[in-house]
Amino acid sequence: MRFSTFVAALLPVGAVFAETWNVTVGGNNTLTFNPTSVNATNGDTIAFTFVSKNHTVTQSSFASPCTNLTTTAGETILDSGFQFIQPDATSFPVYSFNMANATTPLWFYCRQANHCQQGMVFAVNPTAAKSFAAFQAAAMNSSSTSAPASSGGAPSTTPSASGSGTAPPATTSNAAGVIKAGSAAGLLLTGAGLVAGLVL
Ligand SMILES: *[C@@H]1O[C@H](CO)[C@@H](O)[C@H](O)[C@H]1NC(C)=O
Ligand SMILES: *[C@@H]1O[C@H](CO)[C@@H](O)[C@H](O)[C@H]1NC(C)=O
Ligand SMILES: *[C@@H]1O[C@H](CO)[C@@H](O)[C@H](O)[C@H]1NC(C)=O
Ligand SMILES: *[C@@H]1O[C@H](CO)[C@@H](O)[C@H](O)[C@H]1NC(C)=O
Ligand SMILES: *[C@@H]1O[C@H](CO)[C@@H](O)[C@H](O)[C@H]1NC(C)=O
Ligand SMILES: *[C@@H]1O[C@H](CO)[C@@H](O)[C@H](O)[C@H]1NC(C)=O
Ligand SMILES: *[C@@H]1O[C@H](CO)[C@@H](O)[C@H](O)[C@H]1NC(C)=O
Ligand SMILES: [Cu+2]
Repeated sequence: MRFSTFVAALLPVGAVFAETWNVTVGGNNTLTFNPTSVNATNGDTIAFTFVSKNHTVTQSSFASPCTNLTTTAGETILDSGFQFIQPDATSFPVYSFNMANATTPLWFYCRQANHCQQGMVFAVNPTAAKSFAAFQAAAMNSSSTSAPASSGGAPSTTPSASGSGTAPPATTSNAAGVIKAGSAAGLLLTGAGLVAGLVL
């Protein structure tokens, strides 16, 4: 007991034991994040691997599960962009971000039409008071026409700076290269040609 307390004091968990939490998006062609939540500490990486259909992982809030969380400038904070996966794909894009403040739960949804209302949501560090189950229930009870939470200007296409305070800028990467949060998902989707309606 004393020994482990002593070691823990010397070795900040986030700095020394940083982990990567792997989340599969659309596994088995389902509208799911698997696992549906993770418990992360400062410095951990959350990595989302998109394996089917055409999903996003997009930051929202506990109060409004199916609506972009935006900065005061109206920019969405964390968003992978749409990741379209060919049914016969053999490599899969990964979107990841680092946990900057593990004491603040983070909430996410998929922006594809009505996926959130079908429960396609994800949480980092949910609490007893703000549980994943309550978040998902609220998502499934959301209106399907989710309006932006901000005052209504056109969505910004400028990549977000780190201004939010909830998480640092994110990157997306796979063998094909690296893109930043907010840049065009099309970089990872060259050659995609299916009709969008087939994959919703
Ligand atoms: C996530 O995947 C990476 C790369 O495959 C692996 O090194 C790491 O151990 C995985 N993390 C977990 C929590 O399974
Ligand atoms: C896919 O289904 C298999 C068999 O039911 C299961 O073991 C696996 O965890 C599922 N994968 C995902 C990402 O849901
Ligand atoms: C996260 O931690 C809470 C306790 O703080 C626990 O109840 C929950 O099962 C954990 N969730 C995961 C996905 O490990
Ligand atoms: C982390 O989040 C908590 C709760 O929201 C907040 O009180 C605290 O100031 C934040 N810490 C940092 C370093 O941003
Ligand atoms: C579902 O939405 C309705 C209408 O917005 C609201 O009155 C009700 O409290 C919600 N139920 C739950 C479980 O969130
Ligand atoms: C949510 O954020 C994304 C990424 O910035 C943006 O493309 C999309 O238009 C936003 N959705 C709404 C309803 O504002
Ligand atoms: C993915 O979904 C988005 C939003 O519905 C759509 O605009 C885009 O065309 C889709 N991509 C493909 C390759 O079908
Ligand atoms: Cu989706």
